[in-house]
Order: sequence, then structure tokens, then C-alpha cells
Amino acid sequence: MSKRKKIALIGAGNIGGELAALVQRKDLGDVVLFDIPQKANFAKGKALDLEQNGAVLGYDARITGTSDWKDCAGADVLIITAGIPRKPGQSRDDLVATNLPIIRSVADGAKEHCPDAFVIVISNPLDAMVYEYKRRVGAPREKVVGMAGVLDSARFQLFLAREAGVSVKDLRAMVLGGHGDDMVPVLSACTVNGVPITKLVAKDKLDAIIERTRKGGGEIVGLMGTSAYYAPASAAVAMAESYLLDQKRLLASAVYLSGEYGYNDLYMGVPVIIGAGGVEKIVELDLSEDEKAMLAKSAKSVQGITDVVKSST
Ligand code: A3D
Repeated sequence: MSKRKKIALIGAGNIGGELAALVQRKDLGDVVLFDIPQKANFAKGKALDLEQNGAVLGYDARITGTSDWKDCAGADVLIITAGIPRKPGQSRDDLVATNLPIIRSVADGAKEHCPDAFVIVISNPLDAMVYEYKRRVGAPREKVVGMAGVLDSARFQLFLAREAGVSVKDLRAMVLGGHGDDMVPVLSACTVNGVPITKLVAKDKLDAIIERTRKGGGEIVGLMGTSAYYAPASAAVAMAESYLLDQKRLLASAVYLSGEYGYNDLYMGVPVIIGAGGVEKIVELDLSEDEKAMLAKSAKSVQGITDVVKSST
């Protein structure tokens, strides 16, 4: 009989709590909610609240709060949200000075205690943080991805569905590139169940939606004073589920590029197939010339912040 899976959530804040709730409701396995020693009791309290919520709702997952890496030993999946989120007026790149030492300490803990886990990084600035995690742990690229594309694509899908007057269920959309204001919503891959979106939404509306998608994270930070957490958690759980259940879903994910799309030694969002082998395939789309130019611009931004991380000791 196969044993229950273990999902370690590094960071027990807003996204960490929602991740735990989703893993519990989908019965993907047992959860370890890890945070720094100063927040160990907070993590323990949140875990207990969630387990009691499971008792109300009828979910059996064990949820443990901790600040001891030993409790993460043998985790099948690690989802990393450790770090600070944006405040109004900040860019994601503004977080690098605080979040770089945090991702390094997380990488050291993970390398020692759960080196074989499939890792999904969420901490910002996303592409640079996932790059640094992989570099420090020395893990194979199949096992280390960044979550951003699923979330950015969902924002794009929502705005398009509302404008077209159709269900979000029928929207197929993809946002590639770095997780920044020059991310690349790929119109050529966007349909309503196979019908090109350009048949249903006028060009000026599409342009406005692309702009809103690019600023989608900032719109929420401006309203709430902190980052989004429901949709980011759902997006990461979709990726974790595809790995744990070998679903082989094709999801936009930040992945280490070795020549794909013409980029090397860089993490950036592209379509990948996630299954039991982790990143099983990177799918190369035939992008239009415009889309290639937008991807190049986005890659340049990602390279800039990645270089900052690479040169910082
Ligand atoms: P928050 O609610 O502040 O939770 C972060 C938690 O990380 C806090 O409880 C911290 O104590 C904890 N932490 C700090 N250092 C460590 C450490 N060394 N080890 C373990 N835990 C630590 O933030 P949040 O959950 O809202 O956001 C977390 C991160 O996700 C931020 O960097 C956000 O910018 C980022 N984020 C990314 C996306 C993407 O789409 C990529 C979306 C939304 C938020």
C-alpha cells in the first residue's frame, strides 16, 4: 500500500495558509506548515485551526505547524512562499534584497532535509528566486519550477471571459515570459474552446485587457495593501496536483531554459508538461514576430534581475 504524500509549505503566511487549505480539501496528502522560529507558534496555530476546519468539513489530512526543518524530511512536494510580499508602490524587483537571503536559507534547509522533492517557488521576484534556489541546491531542472504563468494566465482568462460574455471554463489562454510588467499574453494561443479570441473581442478591448493583465498583481496590491493569495495558491496547487497525480497538464511555468526559445541559463515562463517526472517536456510555440519581440523584452528584464542575484554573495 503506498503511503500518504507529504507536502511541505515553506512560509505559513497568506499564501501558505491557503495552500494548506487547498491541499487538505483536495486530499493530496499531509501538510507541514513551516515558518521561521519567531513564527513557529503562529504556524502551529494555523495548522490546528485548519485541522479543526477539516473536522467540520470531513477532511482527514494531518496538518503540522513547525519551524524545524527535520519535520519536512522526505517531503514529496515543497512549495516556497517564504519572504515578504509587495506593498503599494513597490515593484517585485524591489523585494530582492530581503528575499534573496531568505531563499538561500530555504535552499540550504531543503537541500539537507528534502532534496528529492518537486519544488514550486512562489516568492518574488519569482524568476530570479527560482533561479537562485536551483543554483544553490544543484537540483535538476525537472524538479524545480516557478509558479507565475498559471496565475497570470488565469487573470488574462478572467478579463477576456468577462469581456466576451462567456464562461471562464471555455477560455484557453497563456501568459509567458517573466513575472513582471512586461510579461507576454500570447494572443495567438488564446481561444474560446478553439474559436480565436479575436473573433469575440475587439482589438482595442484586447489591448486594454493585456495591459490590465500585466498590471494584475499591482492592481490587487493597490487595493489590499498586500499581494494576492487565493489565486496564487490555487495556481501552485494545480501544478503540485499535476505532479502528484501524474496528470501531465500543460501549464505555463517558470522553468530553467537551456536553449529553448533561444534563451540559456535563465528561468522564465513557458508552456511545460508536468507529470510524475516533474517537468516532462518544454513545449516550444510558433510565436508571431510581435510575440517574439515581447518575449525578448521580458527576457531582458528577467536577465537583469537574475544577474543581480548571480553577482550578489
Ligand atoms: P506573507 O503572508 O508575508 O507570508 C510569508 C511568510 O514567509 C511569513 O509568514 C514569513 O514569516 C515567512 N518567512 C520569512 N522568512 C522565512 C524563512 N527563512 N523560512 C520560512 N518562512 C519564512 O506573504 P504571502 O504569503 O502573501 O507572499 C509570499 C511571497 O509570495 C511574497 O514574496 C510575494 O511577493 C510572493 N507572491 C508571488 C506571486 C506570484 O505569482 C509569483 C503572487 C503573490 C505573491
